[in-house]
Amino acid sequence: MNRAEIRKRILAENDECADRLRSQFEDVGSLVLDLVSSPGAGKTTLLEETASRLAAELDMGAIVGDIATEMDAERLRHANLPAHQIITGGACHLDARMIEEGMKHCAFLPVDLLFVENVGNLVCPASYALGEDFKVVLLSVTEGEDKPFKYPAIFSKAKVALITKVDLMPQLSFDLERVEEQIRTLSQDVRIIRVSAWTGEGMEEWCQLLRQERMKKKLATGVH
Ligand SMILES: Nc1nc2c(ncn2[C@@H]2O[C@H](COP(=O)(O)OP(=O)(O)OP(=O)(O)O)[C@@H](O)[C@H]2O)c(=O)[nH]1
Ligand SMILES: [Mg+2]
Repeated sequence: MNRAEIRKRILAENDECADRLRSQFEDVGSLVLDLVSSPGAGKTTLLEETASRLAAELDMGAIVGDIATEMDAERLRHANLPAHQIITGGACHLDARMIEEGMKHCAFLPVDLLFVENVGNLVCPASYALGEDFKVVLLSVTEGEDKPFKYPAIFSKAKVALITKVDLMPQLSFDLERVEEQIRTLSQDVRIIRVSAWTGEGMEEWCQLLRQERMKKKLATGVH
């Protein structure tokens, strides 16, 4: 087998496992989101803030991937979001088997809303389905306006794009409109939200989207 064939086979096996996970999530009515961004765009901070805003309404949990350390899961648990850390030991993305294995250690499951915080990377996570309902891509205003066109796969695939750290805009020359235009060129159906976990801007819109998507899933699966 050549490299392309090996890659195709790996992705096909991953898709099979992701389908199994998807049907498990459907059985219990969990809404599952895969959060993808480059390192440090604000995934964990967004989840900390989301947990504090939605704790009274929804049962939530998180599975977090990092190459090393349990730091993010610890941060989330400290924010009262039950979390399991997957340490990939070098792999730059989560795959469906890691989620399947990780779930055996998640005593908090099932939940209404399961967040998967992927390893910080805009490239490989785009290729791996994890049984999620949809992917959420985060791009912070400090990363540069060219990123959607330079990393088109994840911006084409994500159903929601969060432009994070917008509180920093006064210090930067980041052209929000230009970035949003690029994202819309890559995906016609994408929902774009400008957020700051620090000032709270956009957080209510994001939480409202989560409430609505959770309700849709509940109605679709009939699980309450
Ligand atoms: N100004 C500002 N800083 C933020 C915001 N959100 C996160 N940060 C900061 O950005 C840095 C990285 O945030 P994290 O939430 O750890 O980012 P991450 O995407 O989880 O990082 P990795 O898991 O390592 O990929 C931290 O210093 C945060 O305090 C925000 O809304 N505004
Ligand atoms: Mg993180």
